[in-house]
Amino acid sequence: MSEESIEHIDFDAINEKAISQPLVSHIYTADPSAHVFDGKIYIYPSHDIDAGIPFNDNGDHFGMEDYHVLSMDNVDAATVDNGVALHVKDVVWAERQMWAPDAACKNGKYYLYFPAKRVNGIFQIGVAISDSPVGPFIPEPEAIEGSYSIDPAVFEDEDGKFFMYFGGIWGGQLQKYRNNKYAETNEEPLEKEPALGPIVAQLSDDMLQFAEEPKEIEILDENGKVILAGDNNRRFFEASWLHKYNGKYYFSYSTGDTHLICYATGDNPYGPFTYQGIILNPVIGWTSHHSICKVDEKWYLFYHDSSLSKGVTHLRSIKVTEIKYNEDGSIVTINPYRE
Ligand code: FUB
Repeated sequence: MSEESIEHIDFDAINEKAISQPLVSHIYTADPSAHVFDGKIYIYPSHDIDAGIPFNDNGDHFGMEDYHVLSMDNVDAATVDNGVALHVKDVVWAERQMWAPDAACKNGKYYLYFPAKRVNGIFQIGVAISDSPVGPFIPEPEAIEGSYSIDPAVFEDEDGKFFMYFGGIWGGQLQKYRNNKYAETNEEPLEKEPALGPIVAQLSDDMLQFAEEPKEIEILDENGKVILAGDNNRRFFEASWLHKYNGKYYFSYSTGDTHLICYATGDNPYGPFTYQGIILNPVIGWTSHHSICKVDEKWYLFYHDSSLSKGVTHLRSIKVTEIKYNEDGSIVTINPYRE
C-alpha cells in the first residue's frame, strides 16, 4: 500500500477484523524471527522507529538503530520486552539501518545475526554473541566475510548443521550481486529472465563465518522451470525463512511489491524448492515479513503489520497466529483480516 493512499482507510474497522493483535504496543516491532530455546519463546524483531528520514525506494526511512529481544512463556502469555540487546553504536563496522535479524543457539551460546549498512551505504551481515538468549550481545569487530544484502535467517538441521539464508532485492541490494560479486552496473533481471534467488551458506562450527561460498537457491514453478523475474506474485523478494515439516524443507519468503508471504518445498537445505502457494495474504503496510516456529506441537506464523500506526509502513507491530497444514503437507492460506 502506498503512503499516499492511507488517509482514506478506516483503520479502526480493519483492526476489528484483524485475526491477531500486536504482541507489544509500547514500541514498534517488525520482521519477527521466533525460536523456542529451553522451552521458552524468544522473538528477535526489528525495532522500528521514526528516524525522520523521508520515504524512498531504497527504504532509507527504515532507519532502525537497535534490537530488543521479546520473550513469552507460551503464545497466549504476556510478551516481555527484555530491553536493548544490541545498538548500532556498538558495532564498529556498521553505520545505520539495523534491519531484520535472526538468532541461533549452539552449545549454550546465543548468536544474533543482523544486517546493517556500512559507511559506504552497502549492506553486510554481522554476528554478535551472548550467554543469554536476550543479550546483551557483543558484536564481532567485522561483518561476516563474504556476506551481503539483508534478512539473515538461520536454520538448524536435525544433524546439527546451521545454514544462513539471506538476500533481498531493491533496497536490500541483492540485484547488485552475481555469483557473490558486487557490481554497480548489475540490476534486476529482465521480466522474461530467471528471477534472482535467495542465497544460502552453511555456517562454520564456531557460528561466526560462512563455512563455504554462498550459493544461489532456485525457486521452481510447477514445470520445474526457475520462476521468472516478471512473475511478481511468486518471485523471491526478501524475508527468507526455512523450516522443516514431516521431513520436507519449506522455504518461505516475501514477494515484496505484491505483498505476499509464499512458500516452496524441497528435499534438502540448498533446494531447489518448488513453489507451492501463499501462506499470508497482504497485511496493512508495504512490507510483509514472517517466521514459522513450532511451539508445544503446534505451528505458528509470526508476522507484522502497520495497523497500530494506522498504516505507516516503517512503524510496524508483530503478531502471531496458528498455521494449519492439510494432510498433503500444504499450508492453509491465512487472511490477516476477516471478511
Ligand atoms: O525491516 C526492514 C526491512 O523491511 C526488512 O529487512 C525487510 O524484510 C522488510 O520487512
